[in-house]
Amino acid sequence: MNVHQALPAKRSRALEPLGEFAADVVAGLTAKPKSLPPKYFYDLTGSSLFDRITLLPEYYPTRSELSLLEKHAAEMASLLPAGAALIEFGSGSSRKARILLGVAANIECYVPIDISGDFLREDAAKLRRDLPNLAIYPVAGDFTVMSELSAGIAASRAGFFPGSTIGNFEPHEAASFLRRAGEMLGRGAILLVGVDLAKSPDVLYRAYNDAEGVTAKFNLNLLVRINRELGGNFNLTNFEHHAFYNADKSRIEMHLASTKRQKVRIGDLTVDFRAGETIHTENSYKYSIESFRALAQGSGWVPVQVWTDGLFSVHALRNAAD
Ligand code: AVJ
Repeated sequence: MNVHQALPAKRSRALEPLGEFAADVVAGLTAKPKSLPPKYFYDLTGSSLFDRITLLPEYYPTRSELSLLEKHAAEMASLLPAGAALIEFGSGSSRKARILLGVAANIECYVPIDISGDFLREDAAKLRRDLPNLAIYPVAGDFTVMSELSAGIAASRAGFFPGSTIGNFEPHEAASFLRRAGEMLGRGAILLVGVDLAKSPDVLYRAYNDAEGVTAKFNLNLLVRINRELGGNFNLTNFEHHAFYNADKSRIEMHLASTKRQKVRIGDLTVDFRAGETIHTENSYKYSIESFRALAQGSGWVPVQVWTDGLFSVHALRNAAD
């Protein structure tokens, strides 16, 4: 889910022991143009900031999807096999899954997968309290690279990928994710995917540039995280949140723009920024119902049903891959 193909990374002896995050930061900030994968937004602070974004008047996707789930949960659940394990990719707070779990007696266990381990465990504990009869197996991990689930999880599986997080992938990466999800879920499995729809640039612009500035905080939090975890010295007042709609690519782009010429140190790495130079931090692709169905069909899935309010869509797909 990289916004750019990274060039072979400059090495940083001091940062090497700090693992994947450090390696991706070095690769992204020494690449031309600079970029950072959006999965690193979601430390504990970032996950909470995203939760606040979902409540903003300008950020319609979550409200749209929640009302589609509330209205059509029974239809969606009726597509799931008896005794199914519901696998959720990038669960965050399981607010959406609760709607499905609340009506689907045929779901035997719930498997939330999320990169933010602390947030995931906290949320699973709450869910266990509220749904004591449901088996819950939280998996702390990066679903963008995951290729299999532990064998202990029930054979009949169904997938749930809400929120239009599929929009963070480049279309070719979205296709390979759908293929891998097909392998994880098995032949004939159902996958429910939330997909934000292309629409007027004004509405999209406002959704990523809210008046309260929460999205800006969410974006800048990436620099706070690098300072805290990798010993960076980013001065946040020298960076600005930029989000705009790239109509040619049908995507929202988020960037952090350097307001002046400056040097930033991260461990033993020095990164130069020109005035106005940006770090590309996220793409959020917007589809039409037809273009997403074509992507799914090209990845071994058969469109079964779609629910939409014109702004957002939830697709039910069946795995036809051999
Ligand atoms: C969680 C990836 C679906 O792209 O709309 C919200 C993240 N970024 N505001 C999106 C996000 C800025 C969100 N996804």
